Amino acid sequence: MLPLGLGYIASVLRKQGHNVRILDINAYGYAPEKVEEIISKLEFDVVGIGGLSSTYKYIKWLASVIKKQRPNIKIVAGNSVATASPELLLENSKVDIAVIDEGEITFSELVSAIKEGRRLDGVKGIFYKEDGRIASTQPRERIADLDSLPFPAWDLFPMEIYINNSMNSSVFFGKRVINVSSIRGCPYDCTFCLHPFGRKVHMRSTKGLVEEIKELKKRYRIQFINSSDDLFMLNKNWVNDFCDRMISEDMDIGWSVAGRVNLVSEELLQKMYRAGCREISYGFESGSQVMLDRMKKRGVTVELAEDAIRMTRNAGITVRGSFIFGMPGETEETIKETLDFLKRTRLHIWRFFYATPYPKTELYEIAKEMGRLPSDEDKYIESLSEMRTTFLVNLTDFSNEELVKLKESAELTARRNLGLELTLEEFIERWQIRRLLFMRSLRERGAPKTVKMIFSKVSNKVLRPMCAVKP
Ligand code: B12
Repeated sequence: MLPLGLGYIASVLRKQGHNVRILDINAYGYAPEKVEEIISKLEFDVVGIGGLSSTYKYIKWLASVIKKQRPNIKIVAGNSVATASPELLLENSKVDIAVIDEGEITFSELVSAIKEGRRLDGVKGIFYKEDGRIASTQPRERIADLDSLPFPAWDLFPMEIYINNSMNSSVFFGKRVINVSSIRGCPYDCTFCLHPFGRKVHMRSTKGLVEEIKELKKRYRIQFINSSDDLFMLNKNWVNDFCDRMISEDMDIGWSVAGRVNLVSEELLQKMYRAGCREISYGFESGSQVMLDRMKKRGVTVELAEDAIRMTRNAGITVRGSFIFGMPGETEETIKETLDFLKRTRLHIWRFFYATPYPKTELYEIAKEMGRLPSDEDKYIESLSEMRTTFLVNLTDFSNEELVKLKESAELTARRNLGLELTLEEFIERWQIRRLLFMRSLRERGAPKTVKMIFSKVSNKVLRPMCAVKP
């Protein structure tokens, strides 16, 4: 996906007259040697790196490569990895400065300070290395008027890569898709969540948002928009207003957002459908009220979750759900409640994620108190790069083997429960994932371009019409 944070930062810097180049290593899937080679050929005065905590290990490596080649260049890191673990990152890597939370103003002030050789203590919102120790400055005030920001600097990014990355949902598969951000901040306190923008919510104007979508449509022929927001549906009036604009401007564009089960209503969902909404992702997390309460899913009940699924489907919108498996307090009983929930709601698109304590979250502190976090914090944060493939910390009373087995068998049961209802929709989802993996393996094995093209063409020919007849 388009890294929007970097997009905004690049746009602000450019507006101030700086030359900016973006290297999206993730998008290109560059191997380490290639990255080293590219860096050796680039000219720059300051480098900024962004990533989630799952990129901690990689950023350590990347910073060391840059420092080796250009010892005098300042390396600045931002995004969740810097916000959540600034001191750890500075202590254990060649990164010089960590930017906390929103980066636009802080990074542009930093660049000016570095350029003019000023001290960094006047730049709010950073941790930095100074005389062999780590110093920090006052927190930066949040950007209250998000409309004051320019649109992301799309032209600096490999847009076609993101636009054609529509594999992960049958709802927009084959469409030209891109992500936008509209809201910053979240007032809820879920224990597993990081609050990169704090509790106070700032929203863009719906006018500005629709203008951005229009621009994306005009410049890149975008057909589908994904919201990159924690909580797009926080304010009903705002969502309503956004829908009115999308309808009155006859935008004819699909979109998907993250919802919250206590914030939806039949009327709003139907309006959203009319305005182009085709998919809502809900973090259901569990089918057990006890677990929901322990996770501090404020205002959320199992009944509300069921209502939300029913209402969303009635409105014609696809429901996507995610669940967290193995939170503290998880028992065979609570797992059964989650499976019963899936069975009752006949949810087709869902995923179980292992509970993972991320730094600077309440769950992290809970895991620490339980004595479950490894004592070497640096190694632990490094291991977050593996969070998708295995569980990293066992927060339950099950043994590790039991936990893995329970998750696998829960996934199997959930699928069996659907039986013949494994609809076309799910079939397509799986097909796409296989297709993606196959394409990747072709690439890795250096298959000739023509083979890749033929496979891509054929699978597109088969899949596209199937998506069109989706129920
Ligand atoms: C969209 C999204 C995704 C997308 C795309 C992520 C992406 N490419 O950015 C997808 C679906 C892929 C995703 C996946 C995951 N996500 Co996610 N995601 C988000 C979400 C909802 C919005 C991110 C966003 O676009 N924000 C809008 C832009 C404008 O803000 P931004 O990216 O944060 O950028 C600002 C600052 O961070 C900073 N900044 C950013 N880059 C840089 C660079 C420099 C140099 C500087 C100085 C500053 C800077 O300035 C920017 C502008 O103010 C956030 C929640 C949130 N509130 O941030 C979670 C969030 C980032 N995700 C999170 C998690 C945990 C995950 C997963 C691990 C979940 C999972 N179980 O699989 C995966 C990991 C993926 C991976 N490969 O590592 C956590 C991160 C926790 C952490 N400590 O890292 C968050 C914060 C959710 C939460 N509330 O806990 N995610």
